[in-house]
Order: sequence, then C-alpha cells, then structure tokens
Amino acid sequence: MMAVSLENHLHTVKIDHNLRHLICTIARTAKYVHHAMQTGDLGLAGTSNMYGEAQLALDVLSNQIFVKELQESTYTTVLASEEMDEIIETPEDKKGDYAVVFDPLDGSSLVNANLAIGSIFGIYKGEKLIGRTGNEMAAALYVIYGPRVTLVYSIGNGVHEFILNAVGEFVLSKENIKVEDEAKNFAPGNLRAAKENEKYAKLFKHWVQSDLTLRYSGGMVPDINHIFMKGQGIFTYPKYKDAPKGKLRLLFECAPMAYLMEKAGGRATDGQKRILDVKIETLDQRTPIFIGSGKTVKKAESIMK
Ligand code: P6P
Repeated sequence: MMAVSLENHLHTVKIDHNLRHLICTIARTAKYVHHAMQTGDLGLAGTSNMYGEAQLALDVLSNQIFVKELQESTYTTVLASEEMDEIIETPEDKKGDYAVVFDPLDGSSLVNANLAIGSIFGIYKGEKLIGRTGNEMAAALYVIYGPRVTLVYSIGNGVHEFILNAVGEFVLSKENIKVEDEAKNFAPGNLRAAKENEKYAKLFKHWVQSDLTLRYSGGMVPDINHIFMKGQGIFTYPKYKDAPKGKLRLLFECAPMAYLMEKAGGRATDGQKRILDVKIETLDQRTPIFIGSGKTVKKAESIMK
C-alpha cells in the first residue's frame, strides 16, 4: 500500500488550505531542528547559528529556527513561544491567518542524557490569545526527536501519527488513535510533591497497589506520547510548594496536549477543571495537569480532592 504523507493526509480532510500549509511548514521546520540537534548547526545556514554567534543552547536555537520559518511562511498572525517573554507580530507583508503557540524544545535538558524530547504546537485562528481557552484551538501537534522522529496532529477529527522516513517525508503510521478509559501504565511527574502532599502520596500508592506499570522519562512529550501509542496511561504533574500553580505551561504545553488527548477520547484536567476550559490569562501561566485514560484520570481527581 502506498505510504500516505502528512500532506496527502491533510488533503483527505476538510481543512482550510492555509492551515494545511501551516502544519506542513511546522513539520518541515522540525526536520531542521532535528538536524540542528544532531549536528549543532541549522541545516540552513552552515555550521554556526544564523547570526554567527557562539553555539546557542538547543532550545534557543530551536526557537530561532521555528520563529524564522513560521514568520516566512505567510500563514501566521502572531507567534508565542515558551522561549520568548512577549508575543511577536508577524511582519505585515508576511501576515496570514493563524496564531501559533509553541514550546520549541520541551525537555531540552534531557538531550545530553540521550533521552527523547519534543516540540509542542497549538494553532488558533486569528491574532488573539489572552482571554481565549484551549477549546478554541484549530489544531494541535507535537514532534518527538527519539529513536525515530514522529509527529502527532489533530485538526479535530481524529489523532494521527506520522514517522519521518529515510527520504525526509512524514508518512502515516497510526490513524485515529484512541485512548481507552483504564490505564495500565502511569507517569507520575513531580513525585517530590508526594513529600508534602499526602493525597499525591496516596494516589501513587493506589497506582502501585493497582499493579500499574511505571513508564516515566522526565520528558512530557515522550511520556504523553507513550499514552497515545499504547492507547492507555496517565501522566500527572501536580502543583507543590515551589510551584503553587504547577510547573507546566498552560498555553505552550498543557492545552495542546489536552486538545490531542480529548480528540483521542482521553481526559485532561488540572485536577478539577478541563484544561481546555481554563482561560489563558498570561503567556507563562502554569497549571497542574492530570491527563490520559478517562476513568483513571477521574479516579486520580477523586483521590487528590
Ligand atoms: P521536573 C521538562 O523540563 C519538563 O518541562 C517536562 O517535559 C517534564 O514533564 C517536566 O518538565 C519534568 O519536571 O520538575 O521533574 O524536572
């Protein structure tokens, strides 16, 4: 059977052609980031970064690459990145229809341990971000740089995985991914919180007593990807004294992952409220997150209450 490329797949669904091109631009740019990660260069402008500066930290370099390609694409209105303090406007002559929010390289500190890391994207129609909720996303996707480079996206009708092949094409590997109600695996982020929060300690004990299998890498993207690929699981990162609102970002990390998880039939809350219902008040807003198999997340919420 002919391999279905990401572009082919985006032609099989009803989608605004600018959104289709935007998603393909993100996929193409992720290949440059992967190259930069492996070689330390941009794969675009020789062996130093685009400004000739000393080698930058990978997350800063990745941010530069995504910002450049997205602004050049002519499909974006504004960009917001975990690596930037402000929203940046796309120059008028390049302006398009979509606001893109992204964490260019989540877990970049794991690179020197040779663990998988990823880039996370949320796409909103228009310019506005503050005051909206994740329900208004037009699409969400992530890319994982691991033993294989994979991309998972949804525009609202199903969640689909693509693998980067030897000729640089993302080809369809899993269509209409579903997450069952009961988890067999668990990814308990921020276990240090169990020291001061006995409910989290109780929840961890409940998972152990329930014979769930630990699958945790320290990278949010591969840890949640594990849930999509196994069709079940739960990932948690609760708040704690050093992070009273949690650590993970609502706009750049949790809302895009919550969008994908709900489109796959899973659940994503802050322990009480759907992540997608939480209003975006500030760019660097943080939230606790409980995400994965619906019933297992609900059970976690009841123990944490
Ligand atoms: P901690 C990686 O730095 C990250 O942003 C997520 O990918 C991961 O889930 C979390 O932080 C790990 O946090 O506090 O355990 O280092």
